[in-house]
Amino acid sequence: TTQVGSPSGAPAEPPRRGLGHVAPRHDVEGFVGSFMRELNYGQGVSLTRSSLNDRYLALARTVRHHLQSRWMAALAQQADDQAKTVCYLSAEFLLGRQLDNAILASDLDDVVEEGLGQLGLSLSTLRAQEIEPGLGNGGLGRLAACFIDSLATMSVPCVGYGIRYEYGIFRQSFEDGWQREDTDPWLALGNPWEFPHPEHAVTVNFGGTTEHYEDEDGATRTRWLPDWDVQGVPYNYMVPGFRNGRVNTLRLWSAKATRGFNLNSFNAGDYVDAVRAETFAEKISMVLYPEDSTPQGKELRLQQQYFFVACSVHNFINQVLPSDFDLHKLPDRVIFQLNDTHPVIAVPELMRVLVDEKGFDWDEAWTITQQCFAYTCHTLLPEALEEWSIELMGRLLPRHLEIIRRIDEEFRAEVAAAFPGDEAMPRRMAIVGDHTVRMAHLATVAGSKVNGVAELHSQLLRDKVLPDFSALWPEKFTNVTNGVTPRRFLRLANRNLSSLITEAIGPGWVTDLDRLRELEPFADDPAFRERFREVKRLNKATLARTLQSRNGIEMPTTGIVDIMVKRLHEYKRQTLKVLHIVSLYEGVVSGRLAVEDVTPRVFAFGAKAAPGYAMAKQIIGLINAVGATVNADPRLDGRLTVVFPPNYDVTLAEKLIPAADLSEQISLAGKEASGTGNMKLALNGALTIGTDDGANIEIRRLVGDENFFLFGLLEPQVEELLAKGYDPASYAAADPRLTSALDLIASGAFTGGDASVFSGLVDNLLHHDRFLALADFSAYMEAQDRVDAAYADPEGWTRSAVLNVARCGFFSSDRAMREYIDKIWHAQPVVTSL
Ligand code: B1N
Repeated sequence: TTQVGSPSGAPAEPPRRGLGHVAPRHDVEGFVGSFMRELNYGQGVSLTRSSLNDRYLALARTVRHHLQSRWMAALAQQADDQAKTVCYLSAEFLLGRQLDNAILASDLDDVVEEGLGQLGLSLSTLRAQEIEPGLGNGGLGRLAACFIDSLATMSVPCVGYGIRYEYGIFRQSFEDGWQREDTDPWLALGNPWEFPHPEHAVTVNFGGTTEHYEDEDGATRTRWLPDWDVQGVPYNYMVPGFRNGRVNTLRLWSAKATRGFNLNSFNAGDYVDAVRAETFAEKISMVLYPEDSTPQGKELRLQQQYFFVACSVHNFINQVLPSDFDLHKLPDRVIFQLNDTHPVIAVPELMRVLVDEKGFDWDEAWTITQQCFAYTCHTLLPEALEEWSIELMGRLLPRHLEIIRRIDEEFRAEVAAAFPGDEAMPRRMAIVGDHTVRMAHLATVAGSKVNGVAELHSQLLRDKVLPDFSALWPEKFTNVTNGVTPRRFLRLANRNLSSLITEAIGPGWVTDLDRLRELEPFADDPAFRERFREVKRLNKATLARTLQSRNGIEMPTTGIVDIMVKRLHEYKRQTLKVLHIVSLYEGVVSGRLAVEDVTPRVFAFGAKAAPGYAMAKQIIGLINAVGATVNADPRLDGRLTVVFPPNYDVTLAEKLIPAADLSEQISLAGKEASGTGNMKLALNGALTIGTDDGANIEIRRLVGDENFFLFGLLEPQVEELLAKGYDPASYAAADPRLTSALDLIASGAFTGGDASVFSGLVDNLLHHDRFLALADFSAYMEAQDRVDAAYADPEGWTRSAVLNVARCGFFSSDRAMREYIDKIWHAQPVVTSL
């Protein structure tokens, strides 16, 4: 990788005097003047002739000024302090909308509200114009966004590195209840939050061969002779801390052809051939892979991975660090955190840079590299551990394959020495084996630390996924339970609850979430509880209005709001939720249940299925079919309502979560690494019905058993049942409610009498049921009865809800970042003097 940025990439002469930047005025008059300038001279329109989009862009740019001057100060300070920087390498950053977060961070709420008011504009209309950058699939991408928010708020230097996908996660719609996917052209109306720097473009090589040569000292060295390349253009985003004057950088790479279109072909009239190279190069950052937990071995995906990490490593070493930096000291200045295996190709890339480009000895380079990386694993599903075929790796990245082979050989020798006589062990632990490169093994060997994302997950990672590695290096393994940012998911998403909390305990909780503990006494205060219920009522009304205007969905605002929002996956068991609904419905229709005994509920779903995941799409079809039937049946007296707004994203999450009474966290024990929606919902005062899985375990321990509805098999019981042979049909036969529910689905009752539509799904449950939904059904129904009983006592329910909020401060991503800093990164905050 070489720097091809033109000479214009070098900084210009430094200013002779001053800071080199000016701070905007922080008052209404200043805001109005600056907004009008952006509208008139930025967008080139008068206020009267401006479109909504013009006004949104002008507002975004006005707000952005308030962050920019701090950004420049932070970067200057950091360079002076030679601080250690956290480089968070992630293929996904699921940011959500930027405007409100930027206003909050720069403390402009009142100024903006009043300034726009003076101009006759409304903030809520303008904020609705923003299209969220959907550059992630789900929890993993959203976690990355929470982490960089926390690091900025804690004044820790961090660069988030990722890909500027031109199309984010697909837009989901429903056609007759079936998922349909469309592209997400999120950049079409302009993006006021990014700063492109084409002058800092980086060349990324692919393909070709390697050759050995002798250097001046007679040492044998290797050089890569690639056969094609692309340019990576950085786009910078500001990551503002909460009112602390700190702004970090998120740097996303966009692929561009090295050479422009072919002028000869163009002149000869062959327009397709003329742009062939451009199309070929630019496809690399064209679209996000819409997969969650089941990566497919796609060549383009490996190209994406190498593309962004090669750009990022190059950028940090050659552009962020001073040009005279002694790379022996690299571990003092950087830690590259690997967000799952997607960026692991950065390991051989750093080795290649150090050995081939900077002339380091292998051993020296390896010592440095091992200190510069740490790896977070986010899954336990074996099919989600990435492997690349040797054939593909050799064809796309021949030099990296050589490097990986050498790392592998030396590692296997180390294992053989540590466990003499055990021949199977080096083979099991190998990085290269069965014609593939095992990226999780490479990450574990190279990383200074390996962590899971919740206590149970970290333990299973040690005991089940990487047991040999944890025997070899027990101290390498650690846990950091995930967290979520309280700024976006409480302060911004739930302004009503935030005000109530602040009134009770002051505003300090926003950056010190443990202080929510001070709310505990208020759980016993009837007046506070009434105000808490009023907050929920308001949030439900807001949600109902949102669903009405967004999708024309009718949502009742009384009864339990029961929410299940997450990617659609069999292990998460949306089917179990559907079986609960179908069973209630069947009970009423068959006369087994009196309708007046059914607790009113709104079942809200949000879920995207990977486009290639047929069973997940079937389940979406089933939820919609059941919903259509249940919602329309007068016999239910409007007591059960299913709402499934399409295209669940961060923006919709911010509306759904604050309205929730009940949080569904019902994965099969041992399968959900952590979950983070579980944390967001509990912090917003929803009670959890959940299995003993992922972070649910820690939530339950903190909020107390009496404020959590636990059900289902424990992880060891799952193992045991599978070992002795699991027969789902026997569970169906043993619970008449389950038999009836499955029969009803199989009969075609939800598909206008067509029994064939869901026969595959029902068969799969009866004969395979890989995630034991039927085994947990009876326990789940019993837990739902406990939910109904608890809800019948509003005071008791509210007390539990308040205690959920009060006791979940632990799940702040600020705490998670503190733990990464202490256990893994050893980085320091840097105080910016403004
Ligand atoms: O990462 C989240 C966890 O809270 C969830 O439990 C976990 O399921 C999620 C391949 C993934 N694990 N693996 C992925 C995403 C995209 C992809 O292409 C795998 N996502 C998770 C945060 O720790």
